[in-house]
Amino acid sequence: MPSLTGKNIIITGASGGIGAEIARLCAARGANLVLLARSIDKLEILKKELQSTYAINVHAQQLDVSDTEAIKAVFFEVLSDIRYADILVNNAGFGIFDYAHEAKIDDIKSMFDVNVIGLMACTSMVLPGMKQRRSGHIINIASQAGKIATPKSSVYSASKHAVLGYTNSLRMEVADDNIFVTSVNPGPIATNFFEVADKQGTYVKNVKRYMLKPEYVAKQVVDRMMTTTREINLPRWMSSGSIFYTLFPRIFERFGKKVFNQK
Ligand code: NJP
Repeated sequence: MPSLTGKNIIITGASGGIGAEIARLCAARGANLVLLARSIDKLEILKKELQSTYAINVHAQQLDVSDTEAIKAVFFEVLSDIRYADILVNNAGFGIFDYAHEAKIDDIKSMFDVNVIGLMACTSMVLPGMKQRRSGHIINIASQAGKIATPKSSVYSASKHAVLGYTNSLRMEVADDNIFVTSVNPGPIATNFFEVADKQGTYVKNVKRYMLKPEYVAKQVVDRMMTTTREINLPRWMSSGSIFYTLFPRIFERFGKKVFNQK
């Protein structure tokens, strides 16, 4: 594993879930961190925890990634402080599980603003510096929902398909600049994500036994930092599902519409 000591790592959505676990593992490996999210109180607590345990620099900044002007301002400030980013983890995101005919237009816009436009805007703030330095790693937390569309998650799934399209294109664009681009496509993970996504708790009840631990997902991500890993698909068996879907979409949808109607 490449050393992370002294690397500058920016993590969006670092106030909880996978983002906070990624921050803890990066700190343990000696990286300096910029933690971004809306809940500044939670970021400050995490910052204290990390700085009291490890000899690293940690910045905590409030940022709502649905606000592209705020992204510009925060990244200008952060980058003038830390000078450059070695790694950006675009992790901030959320989902709301609704049938397409029930989805509210504000929720649709909001999911795209955070999951897609916010991720692109954060990326565009670090790319020029990475290109100039001919070094960097963009890690986009997408989803298995970006590979396999399932009922009652049309908008969330569409937003994560958009993330994967962007990620795949970007990887080819910056390959000659020695910048690595990785997508992370997990299945369900036991985080606060479902408090918003699955208010009735039906999905959590149905998939509880498959749920990944955020610490495990974070370790898979951090172990591959500063490597050329294209995609991280978790759990591995779900990845066979997406290959099958690509090869046999009609069969998959005929049977999948029942099997995957877990929400
Ligand atoms: O969820 P959660 P996860 N601006 O809710 C932040 C994807 N994923 O860790 O702003 C800035 O514990 C929020 O912070 P705060 C998922 O799509 C998950 O599971 O303070 N930040 C918090 O730190 C997402 O991309 C599952 O509320 C914003 C963090 O995002 C990523 O994993 C499965 C924000 C969310 O933490 C992390 O989610 C899958 C905003 N506007 C993909 N809105 C899963 N859990 O099952 C939210 O395939 N955040």
